[in-house]
Amino acid sequence: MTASHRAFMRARSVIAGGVNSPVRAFKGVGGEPIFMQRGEGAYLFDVDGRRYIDYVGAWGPLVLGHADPDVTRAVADAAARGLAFGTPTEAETELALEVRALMPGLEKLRFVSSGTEATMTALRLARAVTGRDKVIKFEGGYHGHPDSLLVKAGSGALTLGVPTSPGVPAALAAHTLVARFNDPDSVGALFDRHGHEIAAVIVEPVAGNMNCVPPVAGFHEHLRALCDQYGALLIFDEVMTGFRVAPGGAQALLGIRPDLTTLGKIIGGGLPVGAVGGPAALMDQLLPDGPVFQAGTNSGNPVAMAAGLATLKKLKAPGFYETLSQRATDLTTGLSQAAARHGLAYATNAVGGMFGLFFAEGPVRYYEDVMGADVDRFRSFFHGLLGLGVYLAPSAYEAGFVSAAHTQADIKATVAAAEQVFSRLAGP
Ligand code: KE4
Repeated sequence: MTASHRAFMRARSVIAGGVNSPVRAFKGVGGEPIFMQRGEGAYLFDVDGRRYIDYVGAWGPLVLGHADPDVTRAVADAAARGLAFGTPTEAETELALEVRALMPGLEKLRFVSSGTEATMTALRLARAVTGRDKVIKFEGGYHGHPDSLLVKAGSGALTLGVPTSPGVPAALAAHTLVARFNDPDSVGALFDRHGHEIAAVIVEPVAGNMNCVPPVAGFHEHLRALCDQYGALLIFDEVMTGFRVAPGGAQALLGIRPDLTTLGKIIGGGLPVGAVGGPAALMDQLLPDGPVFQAGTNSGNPVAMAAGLATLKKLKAPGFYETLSQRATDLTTGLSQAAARHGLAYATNAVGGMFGLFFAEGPVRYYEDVMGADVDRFRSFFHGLLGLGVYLAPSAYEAGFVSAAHTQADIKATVAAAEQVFSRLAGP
């Protein structure tokens, strides 16, 4: 019996499902979750002492890798001055200025403690300033778990088969309209029918919660034009793509200026930080200057601010994103070539430091392409790699991530391990 199994049994006795976030539970791949006890650079170490090359990176935040010395030092220094004050601190201003320097569309922002709080706030703000109730999201899109957004959601909701969660009042879900990602006509049809009732369109500019699916050319331009035509706000949920696909996020890569942007993950450098930002005219509608309520005990926590600031400063190093993107494309190219050598239907996507792997002919551009992929094969692939010391996200519906700590040798070792698994999957 492994230490991980013992740890899981003990956790299950006191924590719902033994995990504090459902996608960690391995329900999407079968088996029991692995309990980790240490991270170092590109590697995770479990409670049984096994090492893994990590492609989850705590679900996106660790773009520098685990335990980056500059980040951990900044956290230790901040913690030594006190963990929380419940007052404004200059650390919050410093991080806000650093974010705005990278994402100039965020003239002002408000820090919160999770991506969920960020999207919840963005939605409330959009509804308040437009006086409208309806919101458009996309099937397979995941924006955390505000009630209004747990309709045909992705990530853990998709992995565990509850894309529309029980407990969300039908009266509320009725205000959530669902379109098809990468299909502008599906959005136009909703605007044709509900146009002036729609407060906002919220979209992951690169879908990362129905695995990784990039936008097709013109998709976001179309969303921008429809929102302008009907007076709805365009919300880019960049919790995952922010500082992941480019220094200025997907909005910089795409050249699209959303009305509101939500951030999380990397902005906290591994500690709990989210943010919502946009033009001052919108953001000043939030209390205390405006009437829209929003608050949080842990918002702007100075230790978390220090982690985020130390992280963002390192992203500005020359060539940072070129190397990060190269690692992701070297990985997906190597895996595709290995799968092809074994005659397996296999497709990949990669944008910046995030990627997607599918047992499907490809290309994977739409939700139904993702749902048509062979999940059983993914499960076998996941466990085969796990046994060879490679840790992928335990779900066919999650994106993967590389970090600045992943070396070319790590990528080559991963492809070599995958070659062994592909060989087994292809059979004699
Ligand atoms: P959090 O509340 O989990 O910090 O952020 C919610 C969220 C919002 N928007 C996007 C685009 C997101 O990807 C997320 C969270 N992502 C998932 C993984 N795909 C977090 C992992 C988990 O739920 O345990």
